Amino acid sequence: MAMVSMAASPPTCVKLSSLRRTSSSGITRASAGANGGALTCDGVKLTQGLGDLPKVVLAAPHGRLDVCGNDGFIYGLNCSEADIYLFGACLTSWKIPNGKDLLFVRPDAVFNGQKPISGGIPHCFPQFGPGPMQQHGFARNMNWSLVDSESVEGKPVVTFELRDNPYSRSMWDFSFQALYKVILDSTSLSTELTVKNMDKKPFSFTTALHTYFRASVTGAAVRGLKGCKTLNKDLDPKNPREGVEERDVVTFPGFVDCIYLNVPNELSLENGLGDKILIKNTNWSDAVLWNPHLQMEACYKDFVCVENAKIKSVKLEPEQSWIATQQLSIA
Ligand code: TA6
Repeated sequence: MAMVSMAASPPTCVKLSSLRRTSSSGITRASAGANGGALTCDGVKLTQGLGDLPKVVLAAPHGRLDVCGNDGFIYGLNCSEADIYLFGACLTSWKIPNGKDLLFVRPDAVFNGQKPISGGIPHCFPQFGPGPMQQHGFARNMNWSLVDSESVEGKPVVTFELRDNPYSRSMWDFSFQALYKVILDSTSLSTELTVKNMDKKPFSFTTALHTYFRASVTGAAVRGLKGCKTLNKDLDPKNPREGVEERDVVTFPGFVDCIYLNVPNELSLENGLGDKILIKNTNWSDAVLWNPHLQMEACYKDFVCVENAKIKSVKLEPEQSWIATQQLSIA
């Protein structure tokens, strides 16, 4: 039976070996706001984050393991860690084993379960925007459910689910299921997004993983985009200018808001802080680079967004699914 653990602040390493689910059918379905509902297994812990919002903490061991304390539990040293809020299924932190957090949460982010969390990896779904509904759609400001948790070859793996409800249907009148699997390894953070049409009629959507990377903006550089068709939104987001990227190395010298179509399956980001991050994907055909420059004077120097995206509509017939993966890893 999984134990309930609701620490006020997450430990630097979570228990890695003490809690095992007995069978997948015995697993608890934990939802935001569920009273005391917690799901744990190796390297996974449901706890409370900022604003008391439910948050899942993942820890993946790296290197030596020790037994510490007299409780017999094994604790990992030099863990990599990831935090995911059920609100928006937003990954807000990815700490690599040296303790550096490669994701960035804006200082103006609010954790009140009302407004989307500004930072980390928010979902844009079912609209990237601009478009008929709120910018970036509703998935980032809805509570997702934690529906599965397991340890695969020592790696914590969790899956979140979002289903339509009256709120989503007020903007987008379709029945759908979105599943978001997150896998943490010692030097990588992988996700798999599956969108399934549960309706009796077809629907279309656009989507993105709006990843905020911690960076020193003057030193940040993205490689892999040369030759890609661009839709530059810097002057008028509603009427982007078409072009072709000619640079081997794309930097952020000022305001940047640009869509890249049909990008390769691998990009790289040097964050200007000494880290090189490989951004691999399957089926996220497009990418977006964004830095608000002086529009966000308080923080623009500290992050860049490099987003895997699906800018052209994906159309799904009833019962059809669309799946896309993203892997961030340290080079
Ligand atoms: O992804 C780039 C972008 O769509 C920009 O056009 C800008 O509007 C930005 O996202 C806003 O991001 P936020 O996280 O503040 O919703």
